[in-house]
Amino acid sequence: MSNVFFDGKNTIPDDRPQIFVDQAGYLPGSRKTAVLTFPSDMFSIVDENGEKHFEGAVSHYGMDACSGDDVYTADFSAFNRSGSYRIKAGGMTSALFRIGKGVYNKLFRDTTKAFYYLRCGCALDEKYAGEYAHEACHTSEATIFGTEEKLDVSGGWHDAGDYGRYVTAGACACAQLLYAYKLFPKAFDELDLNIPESGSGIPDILSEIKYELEWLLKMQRADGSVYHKATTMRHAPFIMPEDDKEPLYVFPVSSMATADVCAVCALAAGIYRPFDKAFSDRLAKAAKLSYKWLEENPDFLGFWNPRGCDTGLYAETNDVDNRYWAAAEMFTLTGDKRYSADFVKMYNEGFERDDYVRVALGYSVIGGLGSLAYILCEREGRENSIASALKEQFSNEAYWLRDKSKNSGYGASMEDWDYYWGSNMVLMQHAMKFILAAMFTGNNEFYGYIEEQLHVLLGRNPLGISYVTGTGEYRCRSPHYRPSEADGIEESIPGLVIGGPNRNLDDPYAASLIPRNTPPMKCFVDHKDCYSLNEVTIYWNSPTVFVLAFLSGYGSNE
Ligand code: 9MR
Ligand code: 9MR
Ligand code: ZN
Repeated sequence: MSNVFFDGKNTIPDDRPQIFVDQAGYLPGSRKTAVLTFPSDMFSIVDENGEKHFEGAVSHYGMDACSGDDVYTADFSAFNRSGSYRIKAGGMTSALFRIGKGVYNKLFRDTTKAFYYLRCGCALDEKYAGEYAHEACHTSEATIFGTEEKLDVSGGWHDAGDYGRYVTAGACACAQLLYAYKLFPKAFDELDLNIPESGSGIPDILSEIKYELEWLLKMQRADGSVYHKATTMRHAPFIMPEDDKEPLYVFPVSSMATADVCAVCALAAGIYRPFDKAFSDRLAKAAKLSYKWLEENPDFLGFWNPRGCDTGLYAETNDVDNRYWAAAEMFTLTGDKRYSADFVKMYNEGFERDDYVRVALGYSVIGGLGSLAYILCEREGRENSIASALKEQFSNEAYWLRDKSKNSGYGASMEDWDYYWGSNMVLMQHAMKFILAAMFTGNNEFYGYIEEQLHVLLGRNPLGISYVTGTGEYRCRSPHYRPSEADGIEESIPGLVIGGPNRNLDDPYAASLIPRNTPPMKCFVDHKDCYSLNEVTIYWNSPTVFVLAFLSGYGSNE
């Protein structure tokens, strides 16, 4: 099938149906709406044979600020029968969608399996990768930048559409996946990813995360500090990873990388202990070593690319949030009160100017993971008043996001300025925040907003596009992901979460295609050269996996 999104000029065709649905589907007991951009009195739901199953009235929502659309809502919450359907109204027919308990199962597996396809340093065997199999890549030793020294840093996941491997990004993605497992372990019990480690007795998700953790450990120096990234000097052209033979470098240490590795190793040490004591011990030892370095090096050590290097920066302006997270995880792991004291001090003094840091879930601002760790920590000496205050902050955040969602014709908990590079990460992190707030407060109201965000990701948006490869009739097909161009296979690997609309149009091709005054939610085209819209990353997939892990349990309770 030809690329339905493209007419050769890389624009989304105007004749797509203006009835927007979640193209993965809806859970039976949940609120279910489609969005229309034209008036109609009634809508109907038909099955694949055209047989009508439901009829309802369309209501007028009004102007939606982030899309510039005058929108209408078709609410079919009352219709719960499992099956595959389309919505019809005003002579238009929507994309196919399903209703059922398992509607997100494939998506959950795809978005989790995606990490396997991003593995670096090993061959992807046909048995596990099918047609996407390829040879081992980036296996040569790296030069420690500025020295003659060589280091084996093979392994880990490619970050994104490029082949770089970046520590803070990797730690963030691992941590979000680890928390998904820690909070919703049952969701992963039956999740067979068909990876080389499947059947080993360890949940597949933990085997996959271990692949990245092993790499993070290689990036740690003997003194506990951690190199910021391992990349070539410049981004490769659109070739397969095994054809990228440019010399690899390990770039200087940063305090963010060190603190994030400390935190994620401490978190992981607790989670792997029942499955793999030796690995858990290694992680705990590494975490302690990095913490010691942080104590001895209290000043911020940021990162900037040395001359001649143009790969990802992941620069940050301070590291208090990273250290705050590390202290919380170290306290949870060891119960040692000195870590708790550090945490409390940073809680009190660290974020004077910006409270928001305490609920931010990464990759860049990551204090929220520290707060989460402290809230969940059962160690003696944890200050309950602080844990309660943090829960309340998550709850306040969720109320604020709820109001944003209500103020959106598409149900997105987003405002204009949320649509920056990687806006789908923002969307999925908002869904994570609804989950956390619901768990911490027991306020059931938040549950509904979790799915609302997922619906936006999966097609109930002003472009009617599913932002996950492999899901939906109208889906992204041309990600800025080097193998999907270079492998000659028409369809990209499934389960990659696309960055999404970005009103700043940060790459030249997007800026040339999209007029400057375009409403934020429409600042998107499905073209491989638009890397500020259309790339993929591990930390856009990880919050999505978290959300889907939650919903798989939620759905099965129905
Ligand atoms: O492919 C790169 C992508 O992963 C990055 O997000 C992006 C911004 O750093 O850069 C992309 O690489 C481009 C490079 O920066 C400039 N030449 C064109 C490359 C894309 O083909
Ligand atoms: O995801 C990052 C985004 O928040 C930044 O605005 C952007 C520009 O600095 O960089 C993004 O990260 C890219 C990284 O630098 C290299 N690998 C691909 C990442 C996603 O585009
Ligand atoms: Zn590689």
